[in-house]
Amino acid sequence: MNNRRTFLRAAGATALGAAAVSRAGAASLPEAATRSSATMQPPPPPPNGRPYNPIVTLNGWSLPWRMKDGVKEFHLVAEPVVREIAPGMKANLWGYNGSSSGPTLEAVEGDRVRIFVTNKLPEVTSVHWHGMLLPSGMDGVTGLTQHGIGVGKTYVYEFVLRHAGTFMYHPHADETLQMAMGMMGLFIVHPKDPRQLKVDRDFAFILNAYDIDPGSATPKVNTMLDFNLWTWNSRAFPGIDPLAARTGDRVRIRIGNLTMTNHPIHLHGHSFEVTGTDGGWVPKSARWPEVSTDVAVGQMRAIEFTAAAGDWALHCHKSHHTMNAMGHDVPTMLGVDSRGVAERIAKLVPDYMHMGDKGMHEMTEMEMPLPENTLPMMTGTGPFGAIGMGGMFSVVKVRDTVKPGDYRDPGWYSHPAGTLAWEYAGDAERPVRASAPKADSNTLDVRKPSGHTGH
Ligand SMILES: [Cu+2]
Repeated sequence: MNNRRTFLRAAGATALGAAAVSRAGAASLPEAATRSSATMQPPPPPPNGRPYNPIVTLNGWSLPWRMKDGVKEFHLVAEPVVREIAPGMKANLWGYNGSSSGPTLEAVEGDRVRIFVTNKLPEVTSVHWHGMLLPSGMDGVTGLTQHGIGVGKTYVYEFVLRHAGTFMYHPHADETLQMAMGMMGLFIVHPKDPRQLKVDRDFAFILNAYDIDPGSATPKVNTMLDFNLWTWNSRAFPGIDPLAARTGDRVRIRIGNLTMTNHPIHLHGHSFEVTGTDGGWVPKSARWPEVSTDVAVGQMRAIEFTAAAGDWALHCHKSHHTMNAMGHDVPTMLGVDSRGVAERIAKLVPDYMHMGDKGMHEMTEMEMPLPENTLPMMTGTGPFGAIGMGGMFSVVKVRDTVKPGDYRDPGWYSHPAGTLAWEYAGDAERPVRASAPKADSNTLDVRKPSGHTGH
């Protein structure tokens, strides 16, 4: 009964409900571009429509559109995908158009967009346009504003973009499962005047998290807080792209949080301002300088700074969020002589790992035997050896020589003479110290092993 004529009539109406597309109507679907590579796509300039300064999605890409009678038509396909979380580990996730996170949608304030969503999942889904001002019937809440998009069906969402800013999309259907499986993406609305809010580099990523047992590949979907992979766009360090910039560039980084906890995002070597929040842009007079900004659950933040030469860590400041899967449940072994114990236990429990008695850095330099398909807890190699990081960590690499529009990894920073910490080789002097009570027989040097559910 939903024939081609009624579809076309519906598509031409100003207030189109989220309507199922008929088989005949599906013949006019825009091409669904797909991409499974996790390498960063250079920002594509808009081929038509209003001009804008394109976004750079870390380890991601922007979805091409088709311009039809002045409407930007996108085609999202919800489907199972395989995502490389970092070299050495792949995960079975759900996403859009071959990737998780899904592709970034880019459009301009005032644009009318028509977004076709095809469901290739084994259950119903929907898409909620997180943060957008739109007609209630386009809000994508299954049961409340629409039927779920049935398996194999396509729905159409159509609305005018009323304000510029950083937005996200995700399902509002079986969302604990569907978001735990990686269904989410960014939706960037650029200002009408491309000179407004112009920066030299505009990066974006989504904070997400997975609970994938070492040796397996599919997330546990009922985990509430105790995730073991903390990711940006479903990538963990050292799999996260560096953010390359030229010295003096005005740099914006947009961050959206679709995990179950907050993430204080911290940048070294700069002070920045939060210039954008969930509701839009922050007036200049209301900004204040920061080095960390907390991105709460469901929030988006845009930060801006003037790039200073160097290699600068950018990371979540919850230290457990800069480590990967292996080793999360190890007891504290500081000061405990456990020589030989680990080796003997490892024979019985193949993925057993213990904390070293002098701390855990030694683990970053050891070749630990790992079960297949997982990531060491702390990893990455820099010019001075093991970086000992995982999870939500990357490096802002600022150089005098990076060319405008070049986002390739410029390699490691060469520090100007006299600006690098060095090892002191002179005589040790007696340092000033606070007086502390001495350890005695009542001092415990072992702590009870415990989990880490309180992230
Ligand atoms: Cu965090």
